[in-house]
Parts: sequence; C-alpha cells; structure tokens
Amino acid sequence: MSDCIFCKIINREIESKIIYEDDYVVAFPDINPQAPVHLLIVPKAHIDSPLDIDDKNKELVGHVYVIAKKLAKQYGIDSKGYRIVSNCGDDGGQTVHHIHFHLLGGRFMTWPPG
Ligand code: DGP
Repeated sequence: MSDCIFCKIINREIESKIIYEDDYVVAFPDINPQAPVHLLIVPKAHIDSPLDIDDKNKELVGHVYVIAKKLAKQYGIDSKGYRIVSNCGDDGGQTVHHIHFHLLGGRFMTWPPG
C-alpha cells in the first residue's frame, strides 16, 4: 500500500532500525516505547488488521510468535516474561492500519491494560 507507513519501512522508503527480517516479517523498535524493550513485529504482506486473519494467512501469526520468542531471548526478556499485543480497530487502540504485533518486556506489566 503506497501510503502505509509500515509498508514504507518494509520497503526502506522510511528509515527505521530493522533488527530482524525474514521472508515474512520485519521487526524494529517502536518509535514511542512503552517498556524498556518495545519492538514491533510486522508482517511484510499488507494486512489491515487482525480482522483480516483467515485460513489463508493464519500461519503468519504462529510465525510471529516464534520470532517473538527468538527476539525475547535476544533482548534478554524471556526469563521474566513479556507481552505480545495486537491492537484491532479504533476501540482496540490501533493507530497504524497494517497488522503488527507489539513485543513488550523489561518491566512488570499490569492488567487490565488501559
Ligand atoms: P498501534 O497503536 O497498535 O497501531 O501501534 C502503532 C505503533 O507504531 C505505535 O506504538 C507507534 C508506532 N509507530 C508509528 N509510526 C512509526 C514509525 O514511523 N516508526 C516506528 N518505529 N514506529 C512507529
């Protein structure tokens, strides 16, 4: 999508510190970190939101969780735990309409979220 900020990061049209990449996803630090470690894991395919996950692309979600585990180990947040969040739609707090998964760690996470 030409006006999508995450597509632009994936295509290197906007600079971002991409810390992981494979055929399916990229990962980079969130511009507005909410925890000592706050990475975004973003599928390369432009999928608007979790509402667009279906039988054809559902394996991508499992892949994201495998990569999240790998990154959690790399960033030293695996032993104490971490949170993976995917906001969906306006009430879910989604501001970028390209599906993404927040990987947050390095502090105690409260519940419920705000
Ligand atoms: P959400 O609210 O769940 O849609 O999360 C979008 C996140 O994306 C938000 O935490 C801020 C982050 N973000 C937005 N624009 C950029 C950007 O240009 N670069 C980076 N690194 N993060 C961005």
